[in-house]
Amino acid sequence: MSGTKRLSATDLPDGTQRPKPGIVHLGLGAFFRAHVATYLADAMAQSGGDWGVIGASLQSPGMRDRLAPQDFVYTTVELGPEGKHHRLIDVVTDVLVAREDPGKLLDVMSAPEIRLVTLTITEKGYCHVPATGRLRTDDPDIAHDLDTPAHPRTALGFLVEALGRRREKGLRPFTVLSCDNLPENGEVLCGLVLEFAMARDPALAEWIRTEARFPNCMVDRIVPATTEQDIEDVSSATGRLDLAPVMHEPFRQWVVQDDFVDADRPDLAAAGVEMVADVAAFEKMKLRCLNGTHSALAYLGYLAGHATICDAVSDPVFEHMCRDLWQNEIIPTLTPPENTDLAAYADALLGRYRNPAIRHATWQIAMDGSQKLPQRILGTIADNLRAGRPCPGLSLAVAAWMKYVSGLDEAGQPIDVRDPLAGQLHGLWQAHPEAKARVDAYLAHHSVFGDLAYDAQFRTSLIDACDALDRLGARAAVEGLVS
Ligand code: CS2
Repeated sequence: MSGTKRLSATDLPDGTQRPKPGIVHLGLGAFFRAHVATYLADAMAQSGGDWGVIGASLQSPGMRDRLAPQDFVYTTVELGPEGKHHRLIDVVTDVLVAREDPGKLLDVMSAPEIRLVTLTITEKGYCHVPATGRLRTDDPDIAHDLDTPAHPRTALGFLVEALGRRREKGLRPFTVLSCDNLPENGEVLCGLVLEFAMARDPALAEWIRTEARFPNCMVDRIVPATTEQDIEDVSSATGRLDLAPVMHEPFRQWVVQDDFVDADRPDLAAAGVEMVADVAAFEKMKLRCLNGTHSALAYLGYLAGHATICDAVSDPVFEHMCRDLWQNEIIPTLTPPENTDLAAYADALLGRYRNPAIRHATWQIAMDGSQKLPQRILGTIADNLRAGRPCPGLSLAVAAWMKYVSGLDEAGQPIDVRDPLAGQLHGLWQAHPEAKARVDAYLAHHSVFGDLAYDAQFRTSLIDACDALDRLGARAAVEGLVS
């Protein structure tokens, strides 16, 4: 790789005009760069408009340091059945690091040309209680941002302060578009912003409530974390050193509620985005069918020794598990979105999981389970229980999460658990060898389980699932379930 020339704007086709910024994006991870940014590039190629993106990393300077020396241009690599397809994306015009200079990010967010703020900050970035959607007022960063609004640390702190400055300047608010995997992501974010703003200034909260917009959307593309090997491969294939490439599957989908401030937005429909009045059915389908089975495969698959999703579904027992989960426990809880056949949707997911070029680590998906389980699995279980249907498969997935977050695998080896609740959940499985006491120790975590903790049937099925994991191990427990 040494000696390879660094990628830069001079590698863009002759005559390329970089867009002027119209968007601030919070959380410039791989998903945004492989999903939202590619749609924006397509929308501007089709219909023009100044919708360049000023990216902001809330914490670390890593992405800015990689992108700035290459003029914020990066390569997306589509990994399809016919091989790789490389593309240069040039919609990012600058990257700021919020921790280094919060004032600069606030200035940018309160500038008139910024009309849209998009977010991919992951579930924990919302500082909410996953089971209820309410603001975690005990979060030290939230307390800090309420105390010192001009130097925020959280996304909520930046949004509210920037909206407040726009109001003071007599500017219109921006549209806030959450692109994270949360149900009613826009609505949830709106609720949190209003709760935060209310604690600062009720008049500001009222202005935001009436004037700003928080459309819901469903986002979908499988984008594994970029590895050092990917960087080397892209460099050899393109002859340019790119320190920030992203690898992704060919599939992408974006369904957006068409509700923007003054209807001012990129021409997303021209890029293939589905602009609809109501996203709820799409969101629920995707979160429960895709993310639900992703998490089930992550915990059970990891414990069974499968390093990636592709490895896991290549094991017939796990493929069978996915099919059973969709058919018996997930699809019965869903209302299909218009023109969608849920069985065909689930079948297509299996094809996507099987893509051998996508090395999507079960460990990566297992991250932050305490923030993911409510919307991916627990809501599905609650709906089934209400309808009198048992959920042995999803209960086994929850039990596998319990074992996983305790920090020891089936061979007694440590697991590198990444989760905001890791400290509280570490060792819990081993500390309670008796299944009932063990289950109760986990169910006591209300921020995760909410009212489901009081459901006797759920408790019993978790006890059975823990017992099966203990006696048989993950793979045989899944086998016992599907045979
Ligand atoms: C995954 C998602 O990491 C995870 O938790 O389930 O990132 C998933 O790949 C995307 O939501 C697919 O759209």
